[in-house]
Amino acid sequence: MQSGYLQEKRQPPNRKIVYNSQCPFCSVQCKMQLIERKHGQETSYDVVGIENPTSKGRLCVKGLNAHQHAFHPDRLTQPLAKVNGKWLPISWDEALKQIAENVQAIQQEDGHDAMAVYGSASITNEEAYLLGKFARVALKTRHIDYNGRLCMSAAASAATTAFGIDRGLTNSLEDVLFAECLMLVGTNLAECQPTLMPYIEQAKKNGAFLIVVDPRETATAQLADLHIKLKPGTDAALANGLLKCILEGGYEDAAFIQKRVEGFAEVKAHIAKLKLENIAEQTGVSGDVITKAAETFAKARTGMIFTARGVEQQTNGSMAVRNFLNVLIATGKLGKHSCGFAAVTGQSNGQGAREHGQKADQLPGYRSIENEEHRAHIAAIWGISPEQLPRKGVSAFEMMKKADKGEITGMFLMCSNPVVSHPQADFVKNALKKLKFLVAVDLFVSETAQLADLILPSTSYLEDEGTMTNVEGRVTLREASMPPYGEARHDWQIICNIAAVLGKGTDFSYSCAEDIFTELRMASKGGIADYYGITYERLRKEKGIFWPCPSLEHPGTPLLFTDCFYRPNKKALMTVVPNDAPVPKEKPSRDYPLYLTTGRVLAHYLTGVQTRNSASLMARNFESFVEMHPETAKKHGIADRTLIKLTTKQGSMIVRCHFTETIREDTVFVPFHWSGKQNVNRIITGNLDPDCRMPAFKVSAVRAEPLVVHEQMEGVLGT
Ligand SMILES: Nc1nc2c(c(=O)[nH]1)N[C@H]1C(S)=C(S)[C@@H](COP(=O)(O)OP(=O)(O)OC[C@H]3O[C@@H](n4cnc5c(=O)[nH]c(N)nc54)[C@H](O)[C@@H]3O)O[C@H]1N2
Ligand SMILES: Nc1nc2c(c(=O)[nH]1)N[C@H]1C(S)=C(S)[C@@H](COP(=O)(O)OP(=O)(O)OC[C@H]3O[C@@H](n4cnc5c(=O)[nH]c(N)nc54)[C@H](O)[C@@H]3O)O[C@H]1N2
Ligand code: SF4
Ligand SMILES: [Mo]
Repeated sequence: MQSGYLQEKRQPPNRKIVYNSQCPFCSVQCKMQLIERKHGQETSYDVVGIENPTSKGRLCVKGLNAHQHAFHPDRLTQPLAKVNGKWLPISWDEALKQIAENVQAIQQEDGHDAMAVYGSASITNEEAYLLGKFARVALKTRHIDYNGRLCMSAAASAATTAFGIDRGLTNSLEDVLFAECLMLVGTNLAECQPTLMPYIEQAKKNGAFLIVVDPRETATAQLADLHIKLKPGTDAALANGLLKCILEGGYEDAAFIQKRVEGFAEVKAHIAKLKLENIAEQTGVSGDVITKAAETFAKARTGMIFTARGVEQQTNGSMAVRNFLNVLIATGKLGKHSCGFAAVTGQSNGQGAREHGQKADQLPGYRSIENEEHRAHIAAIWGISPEQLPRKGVSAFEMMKKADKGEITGMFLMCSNPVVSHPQADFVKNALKKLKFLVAVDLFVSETAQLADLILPSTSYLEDEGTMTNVEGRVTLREASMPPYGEARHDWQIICNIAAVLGKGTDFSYSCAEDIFTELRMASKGGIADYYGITYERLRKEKGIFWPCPSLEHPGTPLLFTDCFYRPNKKALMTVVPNDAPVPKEKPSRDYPLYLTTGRVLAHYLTGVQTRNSASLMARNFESFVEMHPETAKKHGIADRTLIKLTTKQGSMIVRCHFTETIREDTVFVPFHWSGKQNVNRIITGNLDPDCRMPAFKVSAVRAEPLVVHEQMEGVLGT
């Protein structure tokens, strides 16, 4: 097996080792080199980017400092067991024995489905695939879901319905450079995928018109030619406004619609009944601005629409995305270069980890667990009968509800921190506490691992080998560059070890990640996400391959839909989308007069377990904050940089106020990277999108109050 590191000089005391790796954080998967220098007893590190087709050698501040958490002294090196409330190191053999005993006892007493598996989109394709197989074959449970449910599920459900395939980008990023109009909806690329920003900047230099839809003037929105600063949660209505202007102006692509589209007449009839004034009122965006955006996008010869969590993490996230797809379909901007859709993937393997069976209703290759043909194909690969395959389970947050009710009594959790990332965080914490047995696999004692009975130490991005599918749908190979840290084991090894003590060793006898990939290729063969033609050897040679790639000779598919869509009739489907959500959204009221929205900052990553363990990143933002417009603050008697209380129907939190004129006056914004009292998810309700079960992280109604009325506030308050 080829090794990812080159050793230049071996002799102490001065030596330099170069490790080739890939950033563990976001979906761009920037390739990087970690350069270790030893000067006597001292070790220092430098990080530089490596040329690659996606990030072109660029890195952001998180990638530059990723090694700091990987080498942090708090990193777990041994399995830990909770004994009388204290963590004690134990051997792997002992840990595995405890797991076998507890799992067997739970399944005997409470049934197979009482054991649940919670996975992640920050693990490799091999591990995501294996976790799905582990749940169904070793544990024989229907309950497996993962953190991507909180992330990509709305975009996935929308694209699957409209196109019959869910690949984040329908084209390669090179296509962005020559698009004449780009519409970015609820995506803050500048902070969340910073190394992609040069694509947008270059497109602008090439003449592109940039539209950004966001209630805040983010670093991304600052580049826009037109910033649509809408009221949070009103994207579906905005897209109806765009469609209305397009259809009334006659800007649709009639030939494309005639040949390649289903459902246009129904959407047209629905749009005719809507009034632009009502949409303007609902969204807080003037009719002129909606018209300008619609005309510019429709008249451009090429154009792309990007969506991310701003539009998706809503009780109608899936429908809102479908309405932006309606705009793309109606204007015929699909299947051609510089035309297409980009649901910007979040986590490192946010794309691949949603294709191979970690979702409650899914089997590898994007197959359905409720489809008899699909079940037969996967059962044959796994050497079981289709009847032995469990049926579908419930989504991530619904698993927590089942834990609360005592229907799920054991959980195996890998690479996620739901106590911080789920809505109703206090409820989730209590639900997990009720479990008879919780195993967490992590790099650190995260807030969730803290509740476990056992914590298993896993290897980091520097140590673990496997494939990741990046934001473009390009499968890449991340080689291991270092041996495991302490006694940490790879996530795939841990899954195999547990399967073995449960008596399923022969079904999980892989000696390396590549062995698992070989099986994944077979399992995905003929499915929508077909990886059959991709091998480690090709990935090394070709620097990444776009799926679908059905044969070894196939070059991969950077541009989708040139000839047909992936639905049975090969056409794209337009859907009638109401302005309002099926589950009413929280709206400001007398008691809760503002919108609360949540999201990210540049220097921190998700629940912060990794980035809060990096001194350089912590130095940038060491505590949480709430962004508020100074005019709003004045009305509520709040001073800049003071601690304030935010209260929703769900609960209260205390957080420091940062004034900014870049946010709407009726909206406040809190990032979700902090835990405990600073965890904003303690005040977010558990409303879900009925289509895809995405929590509504982006819209709550909130009240903001000063904690203390400071003397210096008297002037502001006018007293
Ligand atoms: N620095 C950093 N980068 C990351 C991550 C991270 O934690 N930190 N996480 C990664 C992951 S997993 C993900 S999923 C992605 C997320 O990437 P994004 O989705 O781009 O990030 P968010 O900050 O969650 O939300 C994007 C924007 O949506 C806006 N927004 C809020 N409400 C609405 C609304 O109702 N409508 C519209 N149109 N916009 C709204 C917010 O103001 C915000 O600027 O980032 C990835 N990259
Ligand atoms: N309010 C609010 N909440 C949100 C969102 C929001 O915008 N607003 N966004 C949602 C989104 S998009 C997402 S993706 C979720 C993410 O939510 P989570 O998945 O809960 O967040 P992470 O911080 O990625 O948790 C990963 C854990 O795994 C550990 N880890 C890292 N690498 C490895 C590895 O290789 N192996 C193992 N075994 N462990 C590892 C880390 O130390 C960390 O404890 O949060 C969601 N929650
Ligand atoms: S966080 Fe994303 S953009 Fe930044 S270096 Fe890592 S992969 Fe690249
Ligand atoms: Mo995400």
